[in-house]
Amino acid sequence: MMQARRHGGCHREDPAVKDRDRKALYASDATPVTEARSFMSQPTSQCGQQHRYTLKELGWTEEHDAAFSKYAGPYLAGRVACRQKTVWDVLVDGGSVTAGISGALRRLGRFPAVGDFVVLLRQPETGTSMIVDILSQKTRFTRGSAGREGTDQVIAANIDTVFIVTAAGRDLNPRRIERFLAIAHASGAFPVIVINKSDLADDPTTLADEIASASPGIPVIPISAVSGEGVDRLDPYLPPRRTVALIGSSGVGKSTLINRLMGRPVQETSDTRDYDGKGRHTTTVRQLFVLDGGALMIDNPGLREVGIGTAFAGIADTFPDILEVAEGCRFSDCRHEGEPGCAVQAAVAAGTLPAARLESYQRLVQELAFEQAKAEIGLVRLEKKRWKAIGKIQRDIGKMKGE
Ligand SMILES: Nc1nc2c(ncn2[C@@H]2O[C@H](COP(=O)(O)OP(=O)(O)O)[C@@H](O)[C@H]2O)c(=O)[nH]1
Ligand SMILES: [Mg+2]
Ligand SMILES: [Zn+2]
Repeated sequence: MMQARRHGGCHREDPAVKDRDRKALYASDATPVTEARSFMSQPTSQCGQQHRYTLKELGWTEEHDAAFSKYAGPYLAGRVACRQKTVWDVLVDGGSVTAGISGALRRLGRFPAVGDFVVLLRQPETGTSMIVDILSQKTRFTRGSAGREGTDQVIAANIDTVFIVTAAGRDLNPRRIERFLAIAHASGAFPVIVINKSDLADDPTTLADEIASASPGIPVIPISAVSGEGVDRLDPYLPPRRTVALIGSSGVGKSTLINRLMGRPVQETSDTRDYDGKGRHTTTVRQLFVLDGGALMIDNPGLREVGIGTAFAGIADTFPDILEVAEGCRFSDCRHEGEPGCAVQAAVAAGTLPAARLESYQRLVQELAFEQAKAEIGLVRLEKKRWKAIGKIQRDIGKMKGE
């Protein structure tokens, strides 16, 4: 286990800095060394920063107290900051623990995700600890199709707010934002759209207005993570103990934003990160940070692994305008593709609903239907398989052409 950690911690930083921080933390610690604290001070964690936060500051609530009350004895509660294959870094009261999971959880296919609140059991004979339970999740980002539960599907849990980060310029694409919105809504978290790199835009306000029209009711906030411009407008969404995840394409500036909000470089950005020579990114960056204001922030909880199929549940919240008009359609299962008595088509004809909006909706529905059909035949568990499936479909189409 230690081996695995050394070879690829979730987080890389200058070891000297890390050592110094750790020393500072424990050297200045005047409180009596309890048993728990002494085992926590083992220099195990590569992922969660050393810290002094209480469980409550990490987002623990009275509901968690109630769920945890059945545990007595050598149990400890914590919050998962990072997962590295079969090893988890868990933030506990005043420190971090690196742990595996119990055989029972493994057999059930219940693997803790970043953001999970977990129960740890200390194993005095080995000096290690083991995750034995996962407390019930308030929200979750899942990998596969909606409805499949209990297996290794949850990527991030207990996220209250999602910052959908996009950047002025090439990345700014309303279609992509709609996909992210549907995924965010499906998770149960509250979305906020952040348009980064506004320093590169001639007119950030107009940009924000355009995006706002594709996301009714969702805050749209232009910022520059590099200059700091507009970043304070995120404050209302960052109160103490609120868990906020950053999602968005690679390169839009998520890590730069975390570094700005933390006031120091805690995440590697694309200027600093390591590649393995084949151009692949070699570190898994998946962490929970506590901001100065007390909010908890998760950088990029593996969104590429999130199946778009999971977004079905969020589509109604992504297109509330269309769903509202659709209540007037004659058929309850109207697809708004020319059925008689279609109120949506009527609204487009009358100019009260933009045609582009309906197109977006239909495109996403089609995409989700395709994903779901694939999920049902078991093809979409991993992105690799997904591409294989698409390749096969393309080959099949090619064959049909040839005949
Ligand atoms: N001009 C400009 N560049 C930025 C801004 N934020 C980030 N970048 C740059 O965009 C690149 C990608 O940033 P990074 O934080 O690694 O993106 P991530 O992949 O979303 O985490 C880096 O070169 C950053 O310096 C910004 O507000 N303005
Ligand atoms: Mg990043
Ligand atoms: Zn209709």
